[in-house]
Amino acid sequence: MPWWRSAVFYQVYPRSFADSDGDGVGDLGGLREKLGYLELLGVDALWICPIMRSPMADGGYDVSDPRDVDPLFGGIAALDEVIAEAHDRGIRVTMDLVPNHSSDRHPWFRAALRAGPGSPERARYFFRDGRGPDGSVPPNNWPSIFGGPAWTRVIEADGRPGQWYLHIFAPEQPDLNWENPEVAADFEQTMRFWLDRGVDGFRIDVAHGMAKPEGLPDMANPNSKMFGHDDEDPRFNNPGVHELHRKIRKVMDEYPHAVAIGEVWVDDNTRFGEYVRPDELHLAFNFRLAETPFHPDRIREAVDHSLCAVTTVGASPTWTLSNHDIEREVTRYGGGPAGFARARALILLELALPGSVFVYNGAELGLPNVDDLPEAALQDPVWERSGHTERGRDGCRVPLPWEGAQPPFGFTAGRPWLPMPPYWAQLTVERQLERLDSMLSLYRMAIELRSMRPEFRGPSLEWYGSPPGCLAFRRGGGLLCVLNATDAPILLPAGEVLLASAPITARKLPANSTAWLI
Ligand code: TEU
Repeated sequence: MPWWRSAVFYQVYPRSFADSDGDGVGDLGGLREKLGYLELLGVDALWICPIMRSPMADGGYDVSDPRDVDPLFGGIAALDEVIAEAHDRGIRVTMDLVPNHSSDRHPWFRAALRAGPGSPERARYFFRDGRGPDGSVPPNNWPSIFGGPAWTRVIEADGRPGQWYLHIFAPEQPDLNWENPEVAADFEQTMRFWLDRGVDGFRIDVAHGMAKPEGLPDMANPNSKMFGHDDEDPRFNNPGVHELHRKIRKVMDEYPHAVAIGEVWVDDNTRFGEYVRPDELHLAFNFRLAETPFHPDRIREAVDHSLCAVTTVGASPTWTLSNHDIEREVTRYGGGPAGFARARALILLELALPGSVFVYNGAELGLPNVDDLPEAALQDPVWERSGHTERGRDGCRVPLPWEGAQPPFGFTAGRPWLPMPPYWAQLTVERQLERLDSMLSLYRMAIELRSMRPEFRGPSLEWYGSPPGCLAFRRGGGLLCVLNATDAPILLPAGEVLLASAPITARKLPANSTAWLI
């Protein structure tokens, strides 16, 4: 069985993980220093968010040179060191690639601006004339995910407003035209470049958005589609995307150890499953669990749907509770002690499921979202683009607290790029390593048991009868996972308790908690 089918991946948001040079922004030197910590945590692989050269208009998801590492993160030599040392420690390294768009500072886009309408340079992107008598109306009505129209008008060589270009995200992220063979060829070169340097695979950004519909038709309900999308949205999930993933897979198959994981925001199970057919992506992120409230029936539905979406095509499931775009789970589950307890319960549930699990850095510390960042500190382009109506995603990107009693908690010798709350003194890695009842200790024990015990083996899962408000399933290997989502303790079924997210007395599983039994 390929390693990635049951791996625990740890998502590093490099700006926020650890800073080695005191500029307040995390970097690869910082990541290297903390690899021992990740080995202790027990993760199998890393997913490092974008580290390629970038003007950082969207935290690195605006790439100006896909085949170099940005100096902010320490340059390419720093990545080589991370790869070598991670491999020494038995940790695989996957990195984010961003095929859907480039930076507006990418040499291709600069050339496209200079070259003018109808040029081959513009054909690598989506340049169109505007509508209306003077071309001042955007070519279609699509909004950008970050707010405002998905089109920006350029000034032509004659100094006059001219064509418009498409950007589903920020204006600094022009969409690439994947119908142009140069775009696919360049991406292939990028994949080989990193695979030849020793990376073990890629997380593919916006994997469901790379193909655009013929003629770029208007969307039905543009106002409801800002900041999110559904399956009817013409900006995403166009059938032409599968041919692109087949091309990508052909390259990946030359590197049989490596994995391609797509970011696929598609709800419909059949359409989701299409992305992980045997000749497309190896894995795709399924966000159902991350979108599910703490409710047993909803959780069961999310699990069933996620399994069903992939099993029909013979692929394996993925699970994630959060990432750098999503409110942190402790907060999502209500915040405070109950939110914390529920996040503990859910990580045990998640780690009991068959498939691969993605842990977002800081989740293992139980970090909450920081929803009171001062407005002046906000950096997500969403804040500006929404006309200061949406605060954006910075609240889940606050740097990690490592040690000590006050900010910046060993994250940096300088000033952290986002302020860190003083009360995180309770949540530092140092504090949590000392305590057996900490979130970090729970993650460590759970990940270790999951990888060692035979009870976790096998692809199957069977629901088990359970009282109202509870949830129980048994794995093929014999593990029984019980979640108590009520607000009172329940009696556990027979069996030896392997691990629980809350202390068990008199065989009673407390409210908001999960137990593993064998
Ligand atoms: O996200 C793509 C995506 O669809 C998200 O925009 C999601 O809907 C949004 O973040 C919710 O606020 C990826 C990356 O994960 C994200 O960080 C990037 O900003 C985006 O692509 C553009 O590259």
